[in-house]
Amino acid sequence: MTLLIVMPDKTKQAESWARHLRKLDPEIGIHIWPEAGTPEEVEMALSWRHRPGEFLKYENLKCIASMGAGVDHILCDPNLPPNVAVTRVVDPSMAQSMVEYVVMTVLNHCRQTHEYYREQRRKEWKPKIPRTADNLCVGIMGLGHLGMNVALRLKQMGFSVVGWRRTEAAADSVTTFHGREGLRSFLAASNVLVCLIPLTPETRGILNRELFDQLPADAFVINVARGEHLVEDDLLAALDSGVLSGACLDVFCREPLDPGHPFWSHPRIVVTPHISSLTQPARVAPQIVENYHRMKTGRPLLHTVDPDRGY
Ligand code: OXD
Repeated sequence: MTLLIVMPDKTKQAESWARHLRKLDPEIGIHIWPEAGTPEEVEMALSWRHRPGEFLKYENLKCIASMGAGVDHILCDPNLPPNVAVTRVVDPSMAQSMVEYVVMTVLNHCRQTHEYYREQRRKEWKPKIPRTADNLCVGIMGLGHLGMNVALRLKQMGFSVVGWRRTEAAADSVTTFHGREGLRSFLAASNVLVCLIPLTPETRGILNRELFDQLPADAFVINVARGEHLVEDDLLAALDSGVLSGACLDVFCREPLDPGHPFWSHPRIVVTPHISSLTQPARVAPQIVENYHRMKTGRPLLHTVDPDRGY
């Protein structure tokens, strides 16, 4: 039985994963795609953005483990083999990294840091009144592992925080709205909107003109989920018409972002190259190896997702 690492065009990263997995268990037979050994022996795949249809080649495949927190890159394949478990990464260091990124971005927005960077280059001395935590409500769309960590940290820092999730959950420690009915009230409260929901057919394109129009004046949007959540032209229109004051985008429909894309040079958009919460193989390899052993011994896997729900 073998484990196949599938990371098209990222051989160095795939080799790093293999090293970390082997260090934890030298007995695991590991192959790096496109070399797969004997296809019938592949029972687990560790994957990031595989080619659609790839997994049909492995008739004994039991588990596809995502290398990241998201599984949309697996579930979007219309030719996934049936009855194969799909797992995701749940890791405190990734949550911490996401917390740092969102906190940094919210503080940059409050302190208008990017404006000061531009003014420094022009040698302009222009003090501005900062936005302050007691006057700003951050709305977190998606209160999963990452979203809840972000929400609690911002709350600790004195920001008002509201959350939005698809369905009602018991005892959230932040004020939470849910479902389509709760979305309007959630948006009306959110001076800064942070998108941290999984990408599903329901949430694709959710960051659109109709949604932006429901935010308070001067609102700021942070997208750290998936590029496909955002209707790009609607964002540009909302920024250019003053409906939004700015946006920070870490994810894009096409990555790397095309050099000619208008986001690069927009004065009120900050672009980062999908780094808000990177998976570190050294930290995550233990849960992959643990699931490999669980699978071999028929025990329930950690961090499985529901393919019908999409997360
Ligand atoms: C992830 C990501 O899903 O980095 O972990 O986007």
